[in-house]
Amino acid sequence: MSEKKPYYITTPIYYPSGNPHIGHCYTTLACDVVARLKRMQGMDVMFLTGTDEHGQKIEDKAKEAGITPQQYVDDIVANFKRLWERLGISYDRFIRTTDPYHVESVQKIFETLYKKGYIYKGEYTGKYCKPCESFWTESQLVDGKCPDCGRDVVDASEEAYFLKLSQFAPQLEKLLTDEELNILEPKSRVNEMVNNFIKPGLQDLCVSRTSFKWGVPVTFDDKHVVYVWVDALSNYISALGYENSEYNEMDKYWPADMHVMAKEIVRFHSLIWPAMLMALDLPLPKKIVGHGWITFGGGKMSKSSGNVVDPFILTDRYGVDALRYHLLREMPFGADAPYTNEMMFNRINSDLANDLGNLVSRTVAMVIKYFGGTLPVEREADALDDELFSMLDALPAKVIADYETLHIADALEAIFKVIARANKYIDENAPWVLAKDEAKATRLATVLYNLLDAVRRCTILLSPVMPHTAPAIFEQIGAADDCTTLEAASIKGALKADVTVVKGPVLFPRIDVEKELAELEALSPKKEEKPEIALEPIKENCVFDDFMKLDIRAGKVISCEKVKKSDKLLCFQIDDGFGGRQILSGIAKYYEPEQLVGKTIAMIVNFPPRKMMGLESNGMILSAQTAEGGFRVVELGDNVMPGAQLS
Ligand code: ME8
Repeated sequence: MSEKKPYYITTPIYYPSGNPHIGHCYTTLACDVVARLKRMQGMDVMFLTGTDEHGQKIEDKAKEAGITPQQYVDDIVANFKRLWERLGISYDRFIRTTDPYHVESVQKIFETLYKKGYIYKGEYTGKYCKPCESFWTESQLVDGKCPDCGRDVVDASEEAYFLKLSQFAPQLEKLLTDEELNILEPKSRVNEMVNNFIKPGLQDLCVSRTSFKWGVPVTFDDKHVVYVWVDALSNYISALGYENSEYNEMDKYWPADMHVMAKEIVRFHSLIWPAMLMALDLPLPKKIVGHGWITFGGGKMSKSSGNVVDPFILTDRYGVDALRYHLLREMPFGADAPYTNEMMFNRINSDLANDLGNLVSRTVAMVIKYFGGTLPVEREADALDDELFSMLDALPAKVIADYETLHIADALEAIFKVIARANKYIDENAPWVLAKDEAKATRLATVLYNLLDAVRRCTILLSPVMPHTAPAIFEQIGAADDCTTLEAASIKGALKADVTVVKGPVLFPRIDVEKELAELEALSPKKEEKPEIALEPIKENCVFDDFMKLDIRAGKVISCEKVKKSDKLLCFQIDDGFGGRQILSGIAKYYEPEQLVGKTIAMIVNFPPRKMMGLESNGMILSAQTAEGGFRVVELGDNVMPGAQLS
């Protein structure tokens, strides 16, 4: 058996500084489509995604929340994974930059670059954008602000290590402009890199920090942690086992076939990353693609701007494949695309409910009505078939080429043109008229067969985008596995001649746009509130034993004080029926400490002790969110005994 050809595709590793939003969904879905396509082509795919967990921003956020950075990222990473599972993302590996094997790789990479003379020690002064963790030169600022996010920058200076990026300028320019290599797409990004960064003079890059601790320590100078971008970019090779013993797949998968991201981080991937790889004597990625942004009310949808549409709510209400389809259909290659709920509803109604859903349900219903569900095998061709056939024949090559180059919206547009053509074919052939004349039964069966076969061929090509809907359609049209492979999309008439259809549930119910808009509006956080107020969806089932592992007890608050230098934490002394315990809780914003003294509260008492702001916490006080976005502790009746177990 010949060995499968490897294919390696990556998303950026996302910052777990806030929960994932539909912007992150777009990139991850686009990669998922390519990964699924490549698997259908019989390739051995490595689809990598993950999270970029170090840096000052995370350290600051954790401090604000009164928890350790590791605890902070653990919670959010779980939400990323939950979302990818919900969306059916078929990633093969999930890397976290806090994984020990990755840290080991980064430390060795930094050491190697230092030993080889590509990293040297110096002093950095510059303009620093804290949220973006980026230093900028004066000339790169836009109106004195960070050119990426538009926020204020501050003067910053520190002893630091530098990567000799300037030395690579000629090679980088050659690399990016080499038409044969064609490494960066779309082409407009090449001009941007060359004209805005290389031509004005590429500066050496500051690649270490001393101003915070939450990073990978530089092994030979432990005051310093490695700059997050050097740490983050290394993920693409550490995940394959470069300089670590966790994996051993560099030979198999490197160089990457495609790094996918949005435009704002193309700079890091097309300048710093190739320079690092050249310095390490490693081959360069074959393709870097920078897509546009999903915008929302004019700006990039982002965690910090509070304009986030919750993908859990959208998929709960309208289905996973509807959201997948909409996001992928709406984003033209290389350009931005606005997101509104209304656009999504219109898209679902027109493309999915009207065109695709109706085509399937009408065709299946007619096979049942006119032939009892199973078609006879005789056929009678007609010139009316030709255009539909020739469109179907041309479709696979176009769709595959578009998917492979991330022109996913174009591929979907082409598929839906054929679906529209198939609907027109129904009207042209008027099966209800053919059905009235017994002599036309063979032609009627032919028309219905051609429709089923067209649905089959289109559905195969849609399946990377709609992996949950495709099997449901195949079932309805009676398409067995052997005629749903990628190759079978090019084969006319692969569907069994005496096919039997099965009536199934409506694939995409029509959305009442006005009603849904009003309901979503009622669900969405109000302007002055934080977006996090949207209710968390119900978690997956767990078993009673899971619950029994938690020891939840009643406790009476003896005293309660604000923790010095923390605006979040309260320190409680609690009568727990067993001699008392100290618990810290991050609810200082919502209470005056004295309000809580004397209350009987609920607490989890068997978590391991945890230090916060130098104080030990022995448990967790239960609380719940209020409609205004605050928190109230769970209060028990005064007659409940301290130490009583909650069950
Ligand atoms: O930049 N539209 O992480 P990040 C489209 N950790 N795509 C969007 C988007 C939007 N509105 N918002 C986010 C980082 N994205 C670094 C990456 S890689 C070695 C390190 C997607 O959490 C898009 O892919 O800010 C964008 O490039 C990425 O999320 C930024 O994610």
